[in-house]
Amino acid sequence: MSLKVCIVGLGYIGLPTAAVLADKGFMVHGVDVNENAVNLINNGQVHIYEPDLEKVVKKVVAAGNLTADIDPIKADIYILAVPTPFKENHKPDLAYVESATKSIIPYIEPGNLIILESTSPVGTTEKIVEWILNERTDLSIDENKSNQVFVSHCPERVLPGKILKEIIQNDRIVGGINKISTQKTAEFYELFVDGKVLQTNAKTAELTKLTENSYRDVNIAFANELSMICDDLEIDVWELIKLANHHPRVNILQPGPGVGGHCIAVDPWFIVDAAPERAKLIQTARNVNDIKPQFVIDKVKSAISNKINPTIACLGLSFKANIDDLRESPAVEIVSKLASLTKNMVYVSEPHINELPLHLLNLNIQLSSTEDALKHADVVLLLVEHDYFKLVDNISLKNKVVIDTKGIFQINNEENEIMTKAKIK
Ligand code: SAJ
Repeated sequence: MSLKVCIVGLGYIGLPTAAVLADKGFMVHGVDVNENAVNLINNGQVHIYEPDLEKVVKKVVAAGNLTADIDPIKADIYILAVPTPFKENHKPDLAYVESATKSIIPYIEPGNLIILESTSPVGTTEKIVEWILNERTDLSIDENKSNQVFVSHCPERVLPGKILKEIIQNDRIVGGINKISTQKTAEFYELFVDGKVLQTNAKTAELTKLTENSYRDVNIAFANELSMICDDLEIDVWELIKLANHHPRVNILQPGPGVGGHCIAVDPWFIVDAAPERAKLIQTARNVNDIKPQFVIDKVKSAISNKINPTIACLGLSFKANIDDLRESPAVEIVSKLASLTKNMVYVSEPHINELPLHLLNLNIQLSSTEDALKHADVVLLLVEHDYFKLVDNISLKNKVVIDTKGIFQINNEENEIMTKAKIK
């Protein structure tokens, strides 16, 4: 008989995981507090965009391998895939992990495996054990006891835009609260993962995931810092990075308008919170990346300083290229602040969405096609390097101030009234 898996949280990680497992023949029950998402999924549809996801969900729902509900059911394996944001003071907010855990507690039976996939601060897996055992004194984690349950952390590591492939292909880190939990969890992932399944303890697994995202954040901060240095020195940062990367041991990432998403801009804070005195570099990198949106706004301000109520066109709103995800997007922050710089409409082109997020609705911001936005614009601000924007030709940019935060436009600076300085970088 196939294993029953109950996945709590049907977002960017939980739903693709549910779809992949159901497609591999597991009986999967997905749980989410969002009733609209639950109803859509039960109809074979999805509430988020991820390439090929809807196709797989449609198939597995029709086959009867995936159901969704607002409540959990009894299962062999529980996977928690809920958000772990931070609070205002950058301290981790475990409220979703706690409520997801509490939602499954009444259903847990001896022998069950509980896996935390959410990126979490060190010690969270142990907290889950505490929450379970506080309410269920009939269960234990002691090895060889008949009422034993198994608890592990197996952090998700998939890249938005490539999630379905990476769930199967990526190596996985599995860290249990004891050896037997680690082994049982590794055996489960080996059933559907093609990559290596690497075994460790829960705390190391938690810090490994935080380390991966902090590594990327620090490296992006290096590129962003360079971009601001180059701006002062009137050097083209894109050329600079290209040249430096010709060295066999140099591989600088790309600057941009800031770091967005729900992971890289968040997870390093969990290390800073755990070791504030030690995590100096990690914290500085966060700060460098966080000031980049204001730097971009200042570039626009100086570019329009001699224009009365200029029309600004912003290309891109999502937090990175070729996806629809607006969470923590620096582009959203920049666009909303730009709206206060001009009385004219700010035109925004984001080909992956049909409507603006609520908090941009009452401002002088209009979602429009790229063509329309460019037609009206005095100033063009490229915020996301969507493939679609790479098709924009120089003629549509003629006589406009172009500020390209991702370096995708090959423009003739003089014709377009841009100094290298304004071409951010
Ligand atoms: N960015 C740059 N320059 C770059 C690369 C990225 O400015 O050279 C920006 C992007 O535009 C975006 C942000 O950084 O705003 C983050 O994008 P990303 O592609 O680096 O990462 P995410 O947030 O989509 O996914 C990351 C991945 N982690 C790593 O690559 C170490 C992914 O594997 C994780 O599963 C994911 O975080 C997560 O969920 O934790």
